[in-house]
Amino acid sequence: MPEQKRIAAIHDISCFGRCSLTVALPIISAVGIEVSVIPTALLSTHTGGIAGYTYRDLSDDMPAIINHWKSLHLKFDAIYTGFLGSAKQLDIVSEMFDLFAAQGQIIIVDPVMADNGMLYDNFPDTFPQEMRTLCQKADIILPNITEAALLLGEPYRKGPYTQSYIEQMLKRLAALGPKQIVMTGVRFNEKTIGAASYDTASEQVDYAFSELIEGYYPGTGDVFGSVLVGSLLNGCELPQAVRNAVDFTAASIARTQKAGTDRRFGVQFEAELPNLIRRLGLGQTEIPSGKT
Ligand code: PXL
Repeated sequence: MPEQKRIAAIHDISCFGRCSLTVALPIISAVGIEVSVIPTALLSTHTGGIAGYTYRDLSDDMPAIINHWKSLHLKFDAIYTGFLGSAKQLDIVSEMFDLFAAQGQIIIVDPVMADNGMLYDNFPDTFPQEMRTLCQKADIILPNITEAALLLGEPYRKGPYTQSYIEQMLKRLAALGPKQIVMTGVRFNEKTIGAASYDTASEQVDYAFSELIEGYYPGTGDVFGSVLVGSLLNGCELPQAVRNAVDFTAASIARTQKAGTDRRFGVQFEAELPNLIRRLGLGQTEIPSGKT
């Protein structure tokens, strides 16, 4: 029987609004992966259009958690980072990558910092450069188009895009160091939107699209990233993992739009979990357990 896999998920806890850890935990656990967490901050809600949120920085707790884990000789099959609140946190996470590097885990960095051409309001203008340094240590990065432009130090362009624009961006991002790039928010026309992936080993670019639903849905980057990570750890190749993530995210958005709930409350991903479990072939088989 295969051993149960374990990841470390390093994101904030936004107590309300379905993003970061309240998304990563249920999705990745549902596909049979043990999720250990390092919360980077505690917020009453996410910052995407909800006024008056509280924010407690947890930077001082992070090294203590990491050092305790190291003393316990814990091993991780992957480290998956999302919202990191400051340059100090980028340094702490970068040191953690070094501390656990000998274990050969996959490092997935989602450079959460911007969308729709705008840096999130809690980040200084120097943050993208510092995030680029962290991305250089990753195996896989998951920027949206805005984050990709910021990482490359160039202005954001609104879509639709040409294939050559997307592919040169992917290749320049790969030149920073990651072996695989997955870029979201890719659109070649007014009707569809999706993700592009580039694998430096095969030099292959792949795309996955779904029907475009207009409007900003906070937290969908975290839904996408969590499905991608869960799929990869279940043995999917990158293009299939991207396909799963696009389909799951699009279905969750469509369900939310149909229900007509407040978009700021996050997408209704919960009812899509059984479909993901089936797609990964986990429905009929026992989820691996055993030594961890
Ligand atoms: O989903 C990205 C995200 C994560 N964490 C916090 C956020 C956002 C996006 O707005 O505000 C706190």
